[in-house]
Amino acid sequence: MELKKTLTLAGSDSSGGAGIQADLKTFQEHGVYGMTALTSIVTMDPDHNWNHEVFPIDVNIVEKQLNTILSIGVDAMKTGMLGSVEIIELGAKKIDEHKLEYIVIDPVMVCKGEDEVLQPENTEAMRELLVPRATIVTPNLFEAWQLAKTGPIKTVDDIKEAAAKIHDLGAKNVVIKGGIGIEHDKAVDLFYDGKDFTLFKLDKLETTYNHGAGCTFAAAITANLAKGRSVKDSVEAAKQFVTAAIEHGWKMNQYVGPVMHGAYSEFIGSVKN
Ligand code: PXL
Repeated sequence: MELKKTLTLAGSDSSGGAGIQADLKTFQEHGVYGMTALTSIVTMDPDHNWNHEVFPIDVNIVEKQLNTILSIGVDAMKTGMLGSVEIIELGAKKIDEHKLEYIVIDPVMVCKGEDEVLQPENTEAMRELLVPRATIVTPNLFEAWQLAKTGPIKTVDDIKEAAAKIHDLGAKNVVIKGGIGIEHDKAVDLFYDGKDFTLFKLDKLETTYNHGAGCTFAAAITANLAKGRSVKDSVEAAKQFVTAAIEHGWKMNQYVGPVMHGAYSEFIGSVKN
């Protein structure tokens, strides 16, 4: 099969578990060629409780990166942490100019362990400019609540309502990562394509070492879309991939434990084809 090319427009997680690092590792595992347009650099302070700081990249530099990558060609792209409103506007412009087909929007608003929204003004811009262009949006419960402007999402009915509202914003598909946050005896994620709600139910995992799970999930969807799989198949396969990665998450230090991006290939089987 011809080599497929993917782009991530996202931030750098210096600790390597999330952000573009997670995306590139996941693309590699899937046998697609990954390219990166860096939007921001995130550092964690070892002397202050691993406190995150976000340093946005100048929008002109982001544009130059995108020009490089888009001249090569892209089969599917994803967005992660977007450092500023200007970068979000730029992303939307480039999607339109290049008529990009498969767009995965992971509406990153907070990093795990941090409870305040990093850049609230970005949420509104993502809602207006990126969600309507999305093949699929992949919020966690908090991000879904912010995008749908509902309230805290606790039940299966709440999560369905939020998915429908995000679909109404113009996203073709929505997958909400409910995980253990939904009142249910299983961990539940919800997929909505505008017609049917599909609940993915998995046993609740014990691990707390799941840093980077969201980025890894969205990157796996992106790789699968690039390879021509349907949206629903891409989500299902990505779910298996990230579940293995979480099951093999590891303790990095007292603050964080990243997922193991290569776990599926190592312990279950190749996802290269
Ligand atoms: O997991 C969210 C996330 C996304 N992108 C970058 C991050 C983080 C959390 O640390 O650093 C760059």
